[in-house]
Amino acid sequence: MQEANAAPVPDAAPAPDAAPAPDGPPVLDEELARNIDAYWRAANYLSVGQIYLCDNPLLKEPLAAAHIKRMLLGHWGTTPGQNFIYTHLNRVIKKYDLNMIYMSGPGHGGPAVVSGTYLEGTYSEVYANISQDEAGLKRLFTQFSFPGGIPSHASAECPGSIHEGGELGYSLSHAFGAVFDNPSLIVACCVGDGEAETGPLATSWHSNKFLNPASDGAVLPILHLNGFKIANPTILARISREELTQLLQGYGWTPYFVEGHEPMPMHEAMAGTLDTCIESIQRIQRAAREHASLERPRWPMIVLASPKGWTGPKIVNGRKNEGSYRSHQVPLTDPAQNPEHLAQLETWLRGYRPEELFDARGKLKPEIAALAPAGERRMGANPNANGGLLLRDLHMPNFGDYAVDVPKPGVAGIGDTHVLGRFLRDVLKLNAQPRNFRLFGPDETVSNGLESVFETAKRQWLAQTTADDDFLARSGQVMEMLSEHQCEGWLEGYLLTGRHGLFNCYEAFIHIVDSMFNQHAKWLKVTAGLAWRRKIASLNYLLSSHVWRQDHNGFTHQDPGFIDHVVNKKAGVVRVYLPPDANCLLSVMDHCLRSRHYVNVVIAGKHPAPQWLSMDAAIRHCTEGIGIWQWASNDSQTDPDVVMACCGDVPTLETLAAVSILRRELPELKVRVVNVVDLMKLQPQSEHPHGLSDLDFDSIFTRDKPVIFAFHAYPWLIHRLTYRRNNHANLHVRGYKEEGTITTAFDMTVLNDSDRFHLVMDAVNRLPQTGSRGDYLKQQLSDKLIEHRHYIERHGEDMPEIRDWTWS
Ligand SMILES: Cc1ncc(C[n+]2csc(CCOP(=O)(O)OP(=O)(O)O)c2C)c(N)n1
Repeated sequence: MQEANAAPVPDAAPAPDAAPAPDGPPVLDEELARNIDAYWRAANYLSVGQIYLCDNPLLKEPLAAAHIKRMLLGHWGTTPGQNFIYTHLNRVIKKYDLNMIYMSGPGHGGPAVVSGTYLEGTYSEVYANISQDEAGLKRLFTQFSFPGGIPSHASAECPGSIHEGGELGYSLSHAFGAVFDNPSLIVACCVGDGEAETGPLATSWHSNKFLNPASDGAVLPILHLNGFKIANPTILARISREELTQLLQGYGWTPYFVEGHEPMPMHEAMAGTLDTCIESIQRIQRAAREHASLERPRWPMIVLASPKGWTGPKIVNGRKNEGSYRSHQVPLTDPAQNPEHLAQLETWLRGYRPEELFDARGKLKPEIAALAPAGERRMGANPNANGGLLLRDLHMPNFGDYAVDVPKPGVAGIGDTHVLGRFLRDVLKLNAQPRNFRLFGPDETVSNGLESVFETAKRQWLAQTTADDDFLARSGQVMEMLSEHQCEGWLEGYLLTGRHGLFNCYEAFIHIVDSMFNQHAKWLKVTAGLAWRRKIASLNYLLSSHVWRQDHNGFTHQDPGFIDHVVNKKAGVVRVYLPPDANCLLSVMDHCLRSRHYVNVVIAGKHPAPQWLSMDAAIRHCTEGIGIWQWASNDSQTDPDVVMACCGDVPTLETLAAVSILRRELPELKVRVVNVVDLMKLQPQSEHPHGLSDLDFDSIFTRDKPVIFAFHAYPWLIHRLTYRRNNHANLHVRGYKEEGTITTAFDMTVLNDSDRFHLVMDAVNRLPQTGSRGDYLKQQLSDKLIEHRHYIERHGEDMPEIRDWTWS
């Protein structure tokens, strides 16, 4: 490991900035350097204390086994480097009066963010019992990674955190999302060198092509090159500095290296480099804001190359620890049982000289504490890290103004998302000035039928453009990069800092962010229980180009399983809507955009499809979330013989077509039609706040009549949601069962036994009273299915009676 060195790396294209020359005047005077080092030592001391101690927090007594926690859980390796960063950020925030928050990519370094926010005072303001004294220190140490205490990551419980970092890869995209439309904010984002190997992180360097220096804030990435992951070296640490430099420059950044292990030279190097980076950011922003510079900036970033487990034990059990992957978690694994480990731990802790840092009562000494900024400039108290504080309602147009005229059920529609696009266009227009609503998508906004939004909004794009490009602009409200991870991460960062948004995506490929959705849903669940965290706008998904109408892309594009995944999450935060037509879609989306602290999944079609409900009826139906469609039923005077239920636009069409056959061919049958918009209505009330009571469920689905349920997605989900209901034994569900290819729209339903003919046969099979007439009807429909197959194979399109079918 070298002595500290801060220098811009050799650059093929000249870098706009130069780090301070190593032989120039020092950035830090002696006293400041001493206090910075003391602050860092204090943070390191608190971090080790959190990992190990439950008593004797100021080491007033010799360390004994009784002072050690029984279960040692946490990650030391990344922590001292993050403490170093946090400490130095405090200095630049004060020096330049910055509006800055910190994002911990390797969020497993939870002790660092807890220590940082404790030392600056915010932690004790939020949690009064974790006070700035010996008793508070003891509680701070004990609660970490302890039952009833706090998690070991940069979790929601930690003030200042909007990125738990448990699942690695999303820090930079969260950071960029946070600064879009947030011109005064700088996010200092620590990226783990292991994290940097993940796909999402690797592509997120490109976010700089989407950042407008005039109207957005800035991200300062700090690549933490500590060389190791859990058990391996990192790739970026084992390529030459030249190769790493070229990689980062190739991504459009100007990297500055801060490298070494001797604390005092490292403080000087980090301070000088941070000054250089902040001044560079300010210069870029001034050029864009005051001089209308149109150049795409090469933003600065830092590569901090410091030992993993810096300042920790050098050797443990005869093997290298500091500067090795072995420092990743708890370096001394057994101090309560092993006297050698206990002695090493005491030496380690006393090496930070706590008596110089804290007064006798356990409070950080004032000359050291003075390094931290004050009030909301403290990173733990910055309202951007508690976005609900900044959240303002959207200006919403009246969604009824976009209604499709439905004088009678079954009129032709243009494609539901196309109608929604006009509404979203005006949501974008009305909120262009507050700049607090953006639409995100992986290059599919037009493909998903939302082309109308480009009548008012542009795609933000700072890379090169040609005269032939469409709707690209340096500043815009539509964010399109062909990475579902980036769209998701940007949107989450945008929401977490108090704004609103919508993610539109092909239904099949939203699975790419299954795990990111998981993390966000967990975040919402936990933060909903923290009174000091304000609610944020919901994460809204519009999934289109869905399974049933991917006729031209085929099997790869057919997967409706995201909702199976979503409903696993805590009922309090997830909502799933399948509006059957455009007016219902408008009503649902209006509701979702106004809602708070949920994940709303809305699935809608983009192809021309029949419209069923007038706007008034749609509002009623969507408010109830489920209902009997009396206009399609004939059982109002008596009990039904069969319930024909549907959920999703295509299943609704096929169900109504099936009902028309049943009513024509077996007119004595009493048929009830039920449509489900809000999927969660099916769950018991005890499981989901939207769930129907058993009484209401029985009134809709009956206690004993056959229910033929046509569902948009995999059929087993309906069974999963309803298995406790009275009539579950009579519930027969049709849905997507993994049959698909390039074929006609109707054939997709046939391949999955979800078409009108199969639905009728399903009903007849469960209605013995239809007798011989039922048998003949089934034969007729079986013949029809063969006729269908021959017809589409000859003509390449559906039979006229299918294409031209309308409800009458
Ligand atoms: C997506 C994901 N995969 C795997 C892990 C398990 N994991 C936790 S920490 C870690 C190593 C991280 O290395 P790095 O980002 O360099 O962090 P640091 O060395 O600073 O701890 C791994 C693989 C994870 N948290 N997230």
